[in-house]
Amino acid sequence: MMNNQVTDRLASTKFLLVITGAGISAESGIPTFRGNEGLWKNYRAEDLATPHAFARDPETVWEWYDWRRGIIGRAEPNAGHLAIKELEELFDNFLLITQNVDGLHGRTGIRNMVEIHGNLWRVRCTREGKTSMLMDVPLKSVPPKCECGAVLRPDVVWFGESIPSLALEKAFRVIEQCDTLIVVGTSGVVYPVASFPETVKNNGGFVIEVNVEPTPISAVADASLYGNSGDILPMLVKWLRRKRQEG
Ligand code: BV8
Repeated sequence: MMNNQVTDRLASTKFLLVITGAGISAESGIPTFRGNEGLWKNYRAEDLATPHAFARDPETVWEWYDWRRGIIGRAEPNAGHLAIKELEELFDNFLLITQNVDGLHGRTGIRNMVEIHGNLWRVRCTREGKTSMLMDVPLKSVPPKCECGAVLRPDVVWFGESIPSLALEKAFRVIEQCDTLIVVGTSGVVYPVASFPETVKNNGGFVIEVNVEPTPISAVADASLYGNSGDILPMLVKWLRRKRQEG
């Protein structure tokens, strides 16, 4: 049962912003970061996803990414990813900001997207800075090397690294302009993205949270829809399509 506040708001929304976290990929079989299955039991993302860890032990960091790429390489976008692609089609002004580096949103053909923490299928030369896609699963060598001989790193944003300025500027612009935000599958603990829902709210925007459980975002949200994003998002799309047909 969709709550009227949410459906009325979506029906009158001019600019929709969607923010996703690891939870939207959970139903594709990809472990989340802070769920009890954990991304890699004996390691925390905060311990491995850092420039310090990579400088100290690039092999272990790359083993972790190779393991994740193996899981993600077998995964498919789920109904939640596909529903967000449909939301893009339903709103003239739309942006998806994803914290996920798994590339699953991109595989739905979505266009207006910012991968604010990068993409683990893209690599960057630690000497030249140039990026390229590296799709090998498993990796042929760990760590992988550039033609110039330097070590390649995953082209993702690690803890302690700044978000690329272009991505951040685009995100801040849309946070100012959007009138509704749907925030999906994030525990709301990683900054600066964790601050975005409150900023939208302070700008007079309407915040809808989709999660299986309450998070710090629940206190900010105008409405929290608790359940699997793979169930809730398609329901929202179905309702919106019916509303548009009724005129
Ligand atoms: C920055 C890429 C400026 C890598 C990621 C001390 C020193 C330096 C920085 C800091 C510091 N203290 C704080 C900071 C800031 C730091 C930060 O926020 N730390 C946290 C831990 C407190 N942030 C940064 O460093 C950022 N940069 O601030 O730059 C700066 C620079 C220098 C010094 C100071 C400041 C960069 C952060 C980016 C880190 N990179 N990923 C990689 O993935 O390999 S973060 C990583 O966490 C992923 O991107 C992930 O997406 C993200 C957030 O996690 P979630 O997506 O929310 O996932 P989580 O598992 O937590 O939650 C899943 C949710 O889904 C749950 O709520 C669950 O209930 C729900 N769920 C589960 N199943 C479902 C579901 N919901 C719906 N349906 C389901 N089926």
